[in-house]
Amino acid sequence: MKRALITGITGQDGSYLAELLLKMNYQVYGIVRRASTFNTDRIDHLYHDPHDPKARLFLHYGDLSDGTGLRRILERVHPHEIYNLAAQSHVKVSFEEPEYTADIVGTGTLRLLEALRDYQTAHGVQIRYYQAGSSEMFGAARPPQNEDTPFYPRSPYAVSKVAAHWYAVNYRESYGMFICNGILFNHESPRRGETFVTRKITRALGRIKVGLQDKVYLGNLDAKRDWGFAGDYVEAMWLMLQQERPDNYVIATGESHSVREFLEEAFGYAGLDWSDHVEIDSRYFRPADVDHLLGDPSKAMHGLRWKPKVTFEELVRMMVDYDLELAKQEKTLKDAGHVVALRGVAGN
Ligand code: NDP
Ligand code: GDR
Repeated sequence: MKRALITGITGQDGSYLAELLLKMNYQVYGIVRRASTFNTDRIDHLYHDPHDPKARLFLHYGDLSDGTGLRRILERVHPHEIYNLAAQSHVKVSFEEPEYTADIVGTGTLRLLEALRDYQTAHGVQIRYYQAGSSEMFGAARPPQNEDTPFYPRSPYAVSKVAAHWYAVNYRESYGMFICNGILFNHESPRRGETFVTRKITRALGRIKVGLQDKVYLGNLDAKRDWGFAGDYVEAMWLMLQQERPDNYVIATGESHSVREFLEEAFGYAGLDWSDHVEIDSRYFRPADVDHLLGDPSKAMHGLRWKPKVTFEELVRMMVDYDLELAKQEKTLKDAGHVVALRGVAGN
C-alpha cells in the first residue's frame, strides 16, 4: 500500500487531496499544527479512530517552523510521496506578517527539503515530492502565463513562493531528487477559506439571501483571476508525481474573470443585484495587487493528460448553493435563539 504524507492536510487542497488518495487506496498521513481549537473540520469526514482496522488516515502534530519534528515524522511514516501544501496562504495577510510568511512558505519548504534529502541518503530511497507553487509568482508578468514566463512577485507571500520554487528546482538539479513544482492558478470550492474573495462573496450572498446581513465590504473589483475548482486541481498534483521525470507544470483553466464578473454571476444566480449589496472599503486593498492572471495549461494538458472539468459558472453555482444551505442553517439557529457569529464575512 502506498503511503503519502501531506503537509497542510487541514486546508482546502489538503482535504480534497486526502479524499482522492484514500479513494485510490493510499495510506494518508497528515501534518496538523497544534491549535487551541480543533482545526480538522475539512477532514473530519475522512477520519476513523486509529484503533479501527478501517483507518487509513493518520495525523501527526507538526509545523513547518520545526525542522526536527519534520525529520521525526519522515522516520515514522516512511512515505512514498510527499505533498507540501502547508502555507500562510493569504496574500493580504502576508503584508501584515511578512517575516512569518517567509519563514513558513519559503524557509519552511527548505526545512522539509533538507529533512527529505537526509532521509533519502540515510535510507537509500527516492521519494516523490510535490511543491505547491502559485500563479502569484507571476504577479505583474503579462498574461497569459506559462512555465516559461518570468516571475514578477507582488507580495511577501509571492516572493516567498518564488523562493520555495527555486529551492525545489535547486534540490532537483543538485541532488537528483524527484521534485515537481505545480504552478497552480486560483482554485476554489465550498471548502475555500472564508477570507478569500470568492468564498467571502458566496458566504455573504447566502446570508444576504436569508436576511442575516445586507452588505458585503470588498476591495479591488477589477482584479482578474483564472478560477478553477480545487477538486480538479488536486488530481493534477497526483498526476505530476506519477510521471517518469519530475518537472514544473502550470495548472489553470485558460479563462479569466474579474471579481466584478464573479459578483455578477453569483448574485445573478441567486436572483439579486450585487450593486445593492456591495460596498467598497479601502482596508481590503493591498499595498500592491496583481491585476491579471490567466494561465496557459497546455503543457499539463498534453504531458499529464489533465484538464479541468468544472466550468466557471458551475463553480460559482456550486459555491452559492452550498453557502445558501449553510446560511439557512444559521438562520434556523438564530431563530432558535443561538448567537450566530459574523466570522469570515468581515475578514481579509
Ligand atoms: P489553505 O490556507 O486552505 O491551507 C493551508 C494549510 O497549511 C492549512 O492546513 C494550514 O493549517 C497549514 N499551515 C499553515 N501554516 C502552517 C505551519 N506553520 N505549519 C504547518 N502547516 C501550516 O490553503 P489551500 O489549501 O488553498 O492551498 C494549499 C497550498 O497551495 C498552499 O501552499 C497555497 O499557498 C498554495 N496555493 C493555493 C492556491 C489556491 O488557489 N487555493 C493556488 C496556488 C497555490 P491550519 O488549518 O491549521 O490553518
Ligand atoms: P489571491 O486570492 O490573492 O489571488 O490568492 P484572493 O481571493 O484573496 O484575492 C483575489 C483578488 O480579489 C481581490 N479582492 C479581495 N480579496 C480578498 N481576499 N478580500 C476582499 O475583500 C477583496 N476584494 C477584492 C484581491 O485584491 C485580489 O486581487 C489566492 C490564495 O489562495 C493564494 O494562496 C494563491 O497562491 C493564489 O490565490 C493563487
